[in-house]
Amino acid sequence: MTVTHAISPQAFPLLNLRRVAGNIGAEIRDIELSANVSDELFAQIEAALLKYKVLFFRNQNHLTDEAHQAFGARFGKIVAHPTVPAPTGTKLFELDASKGGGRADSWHTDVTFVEAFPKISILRGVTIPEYGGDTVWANTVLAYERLPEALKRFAESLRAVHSNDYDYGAERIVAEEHRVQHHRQVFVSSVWEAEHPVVHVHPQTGERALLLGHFFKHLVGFSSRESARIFELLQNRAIQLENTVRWQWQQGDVVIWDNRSTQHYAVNDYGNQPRVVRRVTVEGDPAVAVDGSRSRTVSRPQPAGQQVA
Ligand SMILES: O=C(O)CCC(=O)C(=O)O
Ligand SMILES: [Fe+2]
Repeated sequence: MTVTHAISPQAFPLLNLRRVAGNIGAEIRDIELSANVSDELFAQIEAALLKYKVLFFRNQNHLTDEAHQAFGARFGKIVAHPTVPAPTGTKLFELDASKGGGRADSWHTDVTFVEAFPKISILRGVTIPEYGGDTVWANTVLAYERLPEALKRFAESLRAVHSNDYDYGAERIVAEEHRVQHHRQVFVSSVWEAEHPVVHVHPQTGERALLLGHFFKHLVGFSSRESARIFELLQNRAIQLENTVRWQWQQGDVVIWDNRSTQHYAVNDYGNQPRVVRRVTVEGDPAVAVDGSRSRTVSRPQPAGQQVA
């Protein structure tokens, strides 16, 4: 019998690795993350990330904002969020639960409203509530692989527009007014839209993955109602519990995910307890469809100097 996704931890001799769930996610112990990790160790972290899609590291309290960014830069060019201002002097994306945009409580892949959406996100637990506030990741490769053949072919033929101007309240049972305001005034201070294939080919592994999440706006060539129905059909496959891993944070944890093969959801069940996490985001490439076509920009603010009066 062929067992898919059974990856032997012996593939990573330098890593003390423990799988957290059957279909996605591994914890790596006894490592102090820094920009100075050896090339050999870094190569194994990268390889483990491609296999398990999310890696969890406890006890990284030594990481400052600078050290967090410097480690992130080992993966590529780190980029600030296109609309949400970074904490001063950094390119970090901060989620502070006490503030408007601070709860990522709906399924998404990061920043898919830009053509070259991030390849990797590295999140650090700065302030963690006593209980609640777990984050869940889903494996979008497995979601694709488990589709019936006919649905695979159909999904491969689809293209979708993703926008930061999505319906913030649609997925949230409680959409508090100040959060909706923040979404409108800060998150959508400029509109960014990109068209991606619904199934894209991972540039490093060659795996096919569903590319959906809450920035999805509509399918090209379908009505909004049809788009919503088809989205739901495929999105439900992605977020099946068997396809996910759930992480209970401690302060000082670092989680790295491959943004090209996952979606995630920050569970909003900790009330008014403080919760702050900071993310380093690594620039990615436009998605590539099975037929070789690529993502394209639909709308973005004009660069300064090119604005028409
Ligand atoms: O708050 C979290 O745990 C996840 C936040 C999130 O969606 C992100 O950092 O991209
Ligand atoms: Fe996110």
